[in-house]
Amino acid sequence: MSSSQLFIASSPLSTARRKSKFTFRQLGQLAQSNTQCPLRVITHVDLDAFYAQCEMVRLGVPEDQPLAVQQWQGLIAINYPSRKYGMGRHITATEAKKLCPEIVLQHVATWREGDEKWAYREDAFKHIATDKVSLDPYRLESKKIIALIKETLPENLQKVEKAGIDEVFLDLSAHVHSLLLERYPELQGPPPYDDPTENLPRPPSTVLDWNADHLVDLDNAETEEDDPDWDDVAILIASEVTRKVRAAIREKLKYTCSAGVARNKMLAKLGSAYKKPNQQTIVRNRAVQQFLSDYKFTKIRNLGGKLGDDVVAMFNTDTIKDLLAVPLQQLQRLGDDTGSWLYSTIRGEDNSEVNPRTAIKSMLSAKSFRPSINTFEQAVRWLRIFAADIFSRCVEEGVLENKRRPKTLNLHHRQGAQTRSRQGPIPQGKQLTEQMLFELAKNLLAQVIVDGRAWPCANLSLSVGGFEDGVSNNKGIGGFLIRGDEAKALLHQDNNTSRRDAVDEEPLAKRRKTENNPIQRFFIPQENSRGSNGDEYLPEDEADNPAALEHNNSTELSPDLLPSAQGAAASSLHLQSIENYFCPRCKTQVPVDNRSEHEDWHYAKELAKEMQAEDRSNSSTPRPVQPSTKQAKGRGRPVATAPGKGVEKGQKRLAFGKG
Ligand code: TTP
Ligand code: CA
Ligand code: CA
Repeated sequence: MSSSQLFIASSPLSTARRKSKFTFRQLGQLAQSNTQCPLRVITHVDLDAFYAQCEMVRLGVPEDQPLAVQQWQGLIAINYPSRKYGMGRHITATEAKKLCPEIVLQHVATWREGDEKWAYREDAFKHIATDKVSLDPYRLESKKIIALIKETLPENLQKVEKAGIDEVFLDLSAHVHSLLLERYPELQGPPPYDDPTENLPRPPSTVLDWNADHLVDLDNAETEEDDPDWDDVAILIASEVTRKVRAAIREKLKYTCSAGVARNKMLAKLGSAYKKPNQQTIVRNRAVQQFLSDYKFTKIRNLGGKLGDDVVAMFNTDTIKDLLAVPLQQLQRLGDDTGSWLYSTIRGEDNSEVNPRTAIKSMLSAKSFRPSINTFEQAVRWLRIFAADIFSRCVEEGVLENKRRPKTLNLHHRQGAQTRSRQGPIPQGKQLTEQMLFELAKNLLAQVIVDGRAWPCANLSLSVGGFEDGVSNNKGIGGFLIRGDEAKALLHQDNNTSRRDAVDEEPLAKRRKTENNPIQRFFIPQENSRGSNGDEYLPEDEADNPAALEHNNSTELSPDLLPSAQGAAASSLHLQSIENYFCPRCKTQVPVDNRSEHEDWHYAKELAKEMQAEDRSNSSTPRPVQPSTKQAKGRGRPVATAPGKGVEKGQKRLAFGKG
């Protein structure tokens, strides 16, 4: 080819390159945080070894001191200095001491039978039978961190979603849009001919100064010499904002965190975990394929459990790279929607929205007894702890300022295979107190006892539900509607109580059927599962593994009931060992030792589901239709683990404990 030909051939191209590939309309979408906007910028922030850092700051230990947070004999958080000794969450306190004799093992705070308030206790690890874990210290720090993040960002341009006890998503689109216009006045418009489909001018072709700890390498076809476009500039500005947020957390609260910056939540979340601790990873659009191809798809949310296993079995690979070669039609052997969802997910597409959480709807405090308890007095002592626990969480929710308050109290009691529940209204006229909850709970327990055999009792739990905005938040006519709804709720409760008096066989059988069907399990549409006001946090690779799955609603579960990551990890690590129990409910191998804990977990999940159903039917305000729910179904996004707004919402870590 002669040089003149080359010149002619490249001439139209070079004209095109004077324009950006993005349009004025797309820039406008950025200001709206539109989820379809190709310029959008999302950050995921995740605290490093969170509970461990909380304890380090509280105790004032030096930053290089190995420290882990203990719960009974297990470790639930391990700081980075200890990780150098090869410690992971699966080890016991004794093993940790062996690996690193100078490690500080701080037991989590506990409520103790007979005491009024949770406390840090030297001997807590010996008191699994009489103590109950309190996560209050970590919830409080989590709140401070979120408040600080919100303070750091401009009030009218922020979108912050709490995604777990130690992580948030930030949609920085609107903020970045305003910074772009400020720094590049040529973007202020109006577009030529007032036509929003006109392309933007190109950004100045200077080499961008990324200044990031980790800038993911570009895809093969791209080079650093290629001129940047506005998506690169947007993500660069987002990275700068993220750096400021992290610096504020470090400076004001002393915590380090890691962050991922990318065009959507999935990539941002993978980014934050990419390099830890105290680092920031940027995944530019031009680097997405490169970034993803190194991952196993089982690391992606919703693909960690059954669905992921099915994909592996069907296509004989667990890498994204291999799966990229599979045509859409073949992926759709998993089902049309699942196939399409998978197809776009492994290509780095995720349009899920960053959503400021709605307030929680219910709270549950529970304890499994091993050995079982046998007297009313013993049970009452636990009710006192539950009431104190729930009340202190209600206070955090603003119950004292009358911002929000629960309407109903539920008691669940298990004796042998039989579970009985009693529910009653919480009087609305007067100030909610711990004593009030306690007295009401005692009454409910008395009803259970009068009605039949109550001892030995293996499990007891108390929950409050039907949270509503208080008078201070009542708007207009809503305030007048409460009475009628209360009446309805009461009627409903009466029905419920008698129905649930009997052992709840039939619905349970139904649920099992659904749970056992891997694909169906992903498509149970669930409203209001967004909830986790995000305490205990579920890592994404376990997010759809029923053996480690959280309840999918906005109920706060008590950590004592839930299966441990330790248990879950153990079950996969020791798969070969003979000592496994096969759980027919979730088709998972569980170490025999963890069997009762695991069953408790199913039990807790059932309870949470029931509470969710009650929430729904008792709610006095119609739930807003959530656009992305529809979208989720339409695009075949897994919904059971991602109910309502997607799994992000319900994503909760199950803190462990054999309590
Ligand atoms: P993670 O963010 O999963 O882990 P981490 O913060 O300890 O460590 P990393 O630096 O890798 O992010 O969980 C946040 C907290 O949730 C963790 O500090 C303790 C608690 N947690 C449990 O109680 N049990 C668990 O199985 C897991 C995974 C976490
Ligand atoms: Ca973390
Ligand atoms: Ca986390």
